[in-house]
Amino acid sequence: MATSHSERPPFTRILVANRGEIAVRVMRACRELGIESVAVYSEPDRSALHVRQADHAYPIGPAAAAESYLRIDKLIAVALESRADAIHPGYGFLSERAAFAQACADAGVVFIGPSAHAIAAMGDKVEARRLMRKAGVPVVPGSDHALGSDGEVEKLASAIGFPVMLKAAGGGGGKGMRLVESPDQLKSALRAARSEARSAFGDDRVYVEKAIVRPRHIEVQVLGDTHGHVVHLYERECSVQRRHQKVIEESPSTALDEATRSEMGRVAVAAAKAVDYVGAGTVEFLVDQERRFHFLEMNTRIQVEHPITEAVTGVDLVKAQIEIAAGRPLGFEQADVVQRGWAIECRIYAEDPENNFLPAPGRIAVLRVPSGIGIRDDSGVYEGFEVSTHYDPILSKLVAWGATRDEAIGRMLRALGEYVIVGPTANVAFHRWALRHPAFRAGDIDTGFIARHFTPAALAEGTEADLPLIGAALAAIARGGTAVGANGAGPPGPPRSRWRELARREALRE
Ligand code: MV4
Repeated sequence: MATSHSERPPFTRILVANRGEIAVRVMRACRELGIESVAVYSEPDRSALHVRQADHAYPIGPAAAAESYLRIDKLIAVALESRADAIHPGYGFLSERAAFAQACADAGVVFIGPSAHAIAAMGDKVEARRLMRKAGVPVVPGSDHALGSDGEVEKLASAIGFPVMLKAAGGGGGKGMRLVESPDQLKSALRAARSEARSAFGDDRVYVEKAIVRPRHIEVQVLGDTHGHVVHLYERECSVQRRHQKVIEESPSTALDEATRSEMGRVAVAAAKAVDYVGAGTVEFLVDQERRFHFLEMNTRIQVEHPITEAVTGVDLVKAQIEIAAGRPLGFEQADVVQRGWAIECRIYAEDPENNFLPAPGRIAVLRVPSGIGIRDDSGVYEGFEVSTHYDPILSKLVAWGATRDEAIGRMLRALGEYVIVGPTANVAFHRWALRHPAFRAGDIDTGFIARHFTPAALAEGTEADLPLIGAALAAIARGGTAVGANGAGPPGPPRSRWRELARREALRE
């Protein structure tokens, strides 16, 4: 997807229907392409980073997302008022609402993403399984329709064999999901799954799958254009997560051999083609302990963890989304996409790992962001910004690239050591713990990694007091700010370096 200077920008003005780091990411792509960007913001986001990054900005309502970032009518009105020719939805919010894609089309504004039809087909998990099976994609053994009576469920479950998973047809992400180990638990689990599914998705249809034990979550990035070309950009390993919230991702995955990797890529392309997929999408697989993979869901949006794919393949996925939406053909073929080196992403959240990962918002008194060779930090915040409780607590995504996995991990640990945030508590020390864990080092991870290995006490081990960080906290207090919950992440390396010694003396002088 090479954009030469003589080419006209694909659009004149793009409205970014999102906030935080992903809105900033999209606006950066716009700037590089010569496209103006339009921000929308809720009341507490008046001075947010994405508003400062944009060429134009419009208020869309109060803090509650339901009254601002989720208001299709307001977003379309701003698009028309600002004369934007396209809308980028980012991730979350309206990014996977078929009704939003349709509303854009109806208003004559290009939705940067797949068709409303593809979004709806993949959003209905029973329909998605049916389509995938038809396309020859391996799906987890289970029901081919939403479940009826308790009796039917019992019959199906015993045919599949316990343990089974009950899942909501109306949406993914673990909501409405229940693991059922034996027949006697089935009735009450079914009731619970239905009720949770109804309140989460307004749809109490439930289906059943064989439960895969200690699975790995591995997903494949795909890109499809409007000319019928679909390529994959290899895999991302996303097994290190907590309560269905991903925390660390890497690419490639340590779990795949070359044969499995290329088969998974081929299958992901077939999955996308089955719904005439246009844009950037992700095909999620569960990989069992015998390295068999099964289709789980398809995400019809750009994902949080897309930068690790960018680091390893060199493809700018957001630029690709925009150029595809403008009708341009993919400028490369499958054979042009190669995995080079290794990339890891650590999601930096304003949360407290020592206190059950409770969200820890607040004003950012001091922020020192890592940089240097192989490091990328996609941030949605700045020093002085107030991190609010209204939205996802993600502060930034720290990405390290290296020629090998070891080099990427080493760079990430070095960068985490440079990260200073005073104000909100951040999970920096948690990442340092995870990246040093022997199981992580060995690539021995699955979706139970954190639950199995993590205790708050583990954070103290190997983390000596971080002198530059304490220095920064003291400096913040001296400047009249507040220094709440220094995160205690210490850089690797000798504890008494000249730099740290100087930082300590300087802090004490203040
Ligand atoms: C499963 C599973 C085991 N067997 N399905 C969780 C989120 C949703 N998208 C699907 N999920 C799972 N589905 C079967 N048949 C285990 C999980 C699962 C999981 C999947 C991906 C990443 C993290 C997870 C954590 C717990 C359970």
